[in-house]
Amino acid sequence: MDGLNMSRRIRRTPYTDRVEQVGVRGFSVVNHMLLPKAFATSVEQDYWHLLEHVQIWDVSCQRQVQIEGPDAAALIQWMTPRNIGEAEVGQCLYVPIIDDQGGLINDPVLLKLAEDRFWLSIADSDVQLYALGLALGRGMDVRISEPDVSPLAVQGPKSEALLTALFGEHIREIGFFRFGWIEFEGRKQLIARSGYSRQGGFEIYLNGSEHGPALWDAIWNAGQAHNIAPGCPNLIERIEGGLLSYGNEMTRTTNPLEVGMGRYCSLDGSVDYIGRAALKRIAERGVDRQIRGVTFDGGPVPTCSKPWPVRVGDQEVGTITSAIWSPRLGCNVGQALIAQPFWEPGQPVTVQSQDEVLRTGTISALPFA
Ligand code: THG
Repeated sequence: MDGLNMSRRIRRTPYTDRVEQVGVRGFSVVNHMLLPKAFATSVEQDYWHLLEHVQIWDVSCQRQVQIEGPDAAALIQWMTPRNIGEAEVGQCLYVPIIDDQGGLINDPVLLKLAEDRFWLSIADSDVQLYALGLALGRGMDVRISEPDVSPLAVQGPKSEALLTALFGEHIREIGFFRFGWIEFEGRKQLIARSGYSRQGGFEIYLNGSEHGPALWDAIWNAGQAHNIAPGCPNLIERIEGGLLSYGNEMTRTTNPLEVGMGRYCSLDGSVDYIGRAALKRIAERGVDRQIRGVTFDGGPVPTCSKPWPVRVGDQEVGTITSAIWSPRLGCNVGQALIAQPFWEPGQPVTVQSQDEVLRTGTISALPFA
């Protein structure tokens, strides 16, 4: 079964008309909004192109949850174990959002726009409702909304040359996970050096859907000199690069310490947040599974749409959460949650993919070399 029945519940983006014009061949749905998943070329061709050139991605589904007001910083700190007191205006911060048990609600990028105004650039779950519930329950003085902001990513090694040609030399000054501003059609637009790949790039957080087609066209036209192609978050590159995907590697049944986010968790009591006592207990006890890479053979795998058992002998020691064939490594690569003591790189395992093929593999570190 394939294909998706469209309705107005599945929101189009300011760029969907353009994405269709350049031959999109499939979508996923994230935050109730279309995310292009395939174009005329294969995921493998897109992968090689992304490593060498520049791509334009409609990532509008990275919705912004805007929190503003006197208690904005306090509400965000209540939702995340990361100490956001360190953050400066103009900075982006990767912040796990957790519940009272330490379960992961989301893993957004936080943008500090002002001392009392923030965006949470969310992965696939309804953070706006969680924030609203907490704010109402605690009687906090905040306004919470989803503004008309639609990120457009420009990713790949030629992205800086392209955007500098289009918007000016000041683009070069923007540091990793920092943002600045460009002017487009008479309006200031936020541009950050960030994005869901390891190939470098920028994200333009377009404010005002009506400017979407013109922004796409401007980048597309300037990109012709840089061999631009339409693209989307690339599964091969993401898995190799060790970037996590909410709903795949993690859900509320996963905690930040299991998926390598311990470095974003303040446990020394310097900040208080929902789930602090639970996280502290988990840290003291030690987690019994952790995220790892797995390489495995048996030819290209089908899409991983349910957890695949990972075994050592007859014992199930974990599950594959995402996997795909890597043309660069010449084997399948996956991310997996693996139990202690089987999580050491070099550990031999078997993987049972959902086509029932039994494959031999090896645990590896993330990101893949
Ligand atoms: N960009 C923006 N919003 C997003 C994503 C994005 N929202 C959804 C999803 N992606 C959120 N998840 C991630 C996961 C990883 C990273 C960013 C967002 C990421 N991580 C780097 C890492 O893990 O090494 C850098 C983290 C850091 O230095 O703090 O980039 O891509 N706007």
